[in-house]
Amino acid sequence: MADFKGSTIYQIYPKSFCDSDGDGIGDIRGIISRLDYIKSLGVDYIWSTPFFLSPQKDNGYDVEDYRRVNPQFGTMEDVEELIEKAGERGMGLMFDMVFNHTSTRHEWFQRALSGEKKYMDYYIFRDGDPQAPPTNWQSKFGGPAWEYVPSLRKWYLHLFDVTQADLNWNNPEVRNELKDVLRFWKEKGVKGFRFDVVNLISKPEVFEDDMEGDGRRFYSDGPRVHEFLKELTADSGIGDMVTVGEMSSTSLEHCIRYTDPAEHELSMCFSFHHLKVDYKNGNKWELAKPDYRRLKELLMTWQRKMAEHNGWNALFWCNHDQPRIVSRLGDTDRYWKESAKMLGTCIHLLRGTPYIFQGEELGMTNPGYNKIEEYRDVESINYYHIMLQEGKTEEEALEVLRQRSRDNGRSPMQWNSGEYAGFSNREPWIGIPANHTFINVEDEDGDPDSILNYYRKLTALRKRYPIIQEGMIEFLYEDQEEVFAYRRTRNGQELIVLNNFFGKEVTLQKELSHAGYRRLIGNYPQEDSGTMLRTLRPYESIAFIKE
Ligand code: TEU
Repeated sequence: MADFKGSTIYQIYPKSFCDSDGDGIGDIRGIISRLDYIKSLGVDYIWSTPFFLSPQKDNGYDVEDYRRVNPQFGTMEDVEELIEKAGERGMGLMFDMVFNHTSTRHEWFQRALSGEKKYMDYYIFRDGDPQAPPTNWQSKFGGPAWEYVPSLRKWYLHLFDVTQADLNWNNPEVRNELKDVLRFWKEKGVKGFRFDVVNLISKPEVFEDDMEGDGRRFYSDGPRVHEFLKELTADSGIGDMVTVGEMSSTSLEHCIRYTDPAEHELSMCFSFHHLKVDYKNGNKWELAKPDYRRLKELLMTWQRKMAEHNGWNALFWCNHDQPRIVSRLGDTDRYWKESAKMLGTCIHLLRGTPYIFQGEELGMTNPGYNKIEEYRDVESINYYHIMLQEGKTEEEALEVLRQRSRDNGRSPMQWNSGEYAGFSNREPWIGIPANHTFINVEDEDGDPDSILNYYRKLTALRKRYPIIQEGMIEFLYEDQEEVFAYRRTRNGQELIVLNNFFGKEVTLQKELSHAGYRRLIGNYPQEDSGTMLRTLRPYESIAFIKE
């Protein structure tokens, strides 16, 4: 196994990272031009979201050809150069495999549409009344999960956009095709893979209506998913590479199985329960205040159980589908810097492999788009209309998008304070937040107190202190809502981490003695306050080590 446990992984959304050719869209050469910057973060792997040939209905998660590069992003030579130049700097590339579905423009689907039996069996087609879909399942992007094809007189399943047709993993030929794709990229020198919604690949034998929900209970962590993952890993020879599965509406029990090394499935997985603590009744499109107790409970349970059963967590707050964490759990007006650093400390010193999503290391915020015309994401646009139909006013629906849209994580990377934030030399495909004038790489790079330099310290600590990756974990102040605190232990070493989730000073339920410990990192200037800690300042984060 690759040393994924001691690694930090940087996520790039190429469309929004760096535009080298002035078309307003980020590209592969843009990434190459920024490799030294990425290296300076102290990360080991770079996960890039898809840049494969695609009509871009879902920004590349609708793949037309897994072996070709979308011309918008560059050429195969560019991708090879990226792999090579990252390698020279000691960083491995992880590519994003969207294997639950393909674009309907994929050759397989096109041949299915023309009635070729072989390829019809690559997808999930069902007979049925043109007026009534086979089941009442809903697409994750809104509307029914089935689309009718009059020429075939059949429906096909699409759990996401209508242009993203679900593959039929029960067909061994499909599984073999996908293994070939992995071999292809492995031969090019890719060091790992991220598997998109990979716990949705196994659909039930019989399709039935869901009277309680949108259908997800029938296919999330579906009947043959573990078998499929074992086979995929073994047959494509990726067992020694770093792999992460994105798990949608999963369970702890399944994530233990996905990541227990004895199972030979994946290195680690992303789960999302901790990022739903501000949904009202589990509904992303209804705003609620974050439930910090629930957040703590989830983080603690997943940490404890994964450790007990030999599982491994991917640790993350942000990605290209999530609003910016500092806008969500921090305070961008009064405590922007403190809260961004606290949130970083909170997960980087836990057991698992931390991910940094481009711009998170700068404390980038939600862009605050004000008009529906500023949104690009298919999910946001669909749900905007659904919200209006359901009776919300335009202003209410926009407020929900300002907080919940996936575009919040997709605004261009802020490189400098210039007109287009150093991302491009022309108007980019999606708007740049006004705050790039002070939240940007150039300004933060030279400022020892910046969020950027704080993140660099966090990645360096993980390298220097094995206790961070390997130490046992127990939790402190479990009943105190405002405080998320833990103790790591290893070979007589101890690490104590305290985080104040709130924008006010809190008094610890019981004062903490740190006699014999040394302060390792913190987001406030060090105070000489003896060996007892009684209070935490707003969003304060502090870690002590005893060696
Ligand atoms: O996302 C899977 C997914 O279900 C969620 O992140 C989803 O976007 C959100 O919960 C809806 O509220 C993955 C990719 O990360 C995403 O960008 C793709 O759109 C999606 O799969 C389909 O490939």
